[in-house]
Amino acid sequence: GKRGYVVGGNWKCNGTAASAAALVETLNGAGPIPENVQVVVAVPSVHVPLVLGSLRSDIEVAAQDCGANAKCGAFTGEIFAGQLLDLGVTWVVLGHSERRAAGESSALVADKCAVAVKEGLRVMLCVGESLEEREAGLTAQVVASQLAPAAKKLSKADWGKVVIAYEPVWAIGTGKTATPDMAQETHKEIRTWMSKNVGADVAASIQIQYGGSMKGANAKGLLSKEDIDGGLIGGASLTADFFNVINGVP
Ligand code: 3PY
Repeated sequence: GKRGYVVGGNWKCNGTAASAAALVETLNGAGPIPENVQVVVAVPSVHVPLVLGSLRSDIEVAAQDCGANAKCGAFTGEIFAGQLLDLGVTWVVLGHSERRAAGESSALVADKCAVAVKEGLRVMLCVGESLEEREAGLTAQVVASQLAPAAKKLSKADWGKVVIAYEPVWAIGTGKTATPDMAQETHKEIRTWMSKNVGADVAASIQIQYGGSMKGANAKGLLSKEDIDGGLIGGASLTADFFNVINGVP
């Protein structure tokens, strides 16, 4: 890929301090990372200091969410993007379907994006349709509606800090993966939408990850597609198989 690849591991709400430390050991011993791949692990916030203090320096650390609040203050339970940066976190996953399912709107996700980017975090912005929406032929429309509020809030320069993660909801944690052709089709639609609504330059350069039961065994086929610039990996990122995905880049 001309854009290079971003492979993210989404640990979700998994693990103990001991298992997080063991996973760091696994990653630290897993061999070199190809030059054209940026690797990031999105770890539970409670494990961020442990991971930052022990993980190899060529893997960056992401949070799995941050608040929409633009500063520290009386926001009980929230984590301000600036607090993540202060620790050494450089990325944040926003709008994962599991958070959207828990009530997060695209408008809220866009607000979080704007704060995160302003503070200096890079963002993996997740979008994706449900099975019902796909079967109704609404995939492109749904993804567009999820991106539109972000396009309103972010400048072109801001988009330079954003990676889009296309994660069809029906493929998340189900073992079902979109075929490389299905994924490519939607990635291309996303790029076309970005071109019309943000700019051709941003559309050409933005990296679009595929997510949804991606693992070592199916990574190569997906990553060989023109508009697939990486992956956001769920279950397989909790094991050494994560490196099979990383090594699956062309
Ligand atoms: C999955 O692959 O299950 C994911 O949700 C990755 O974010």
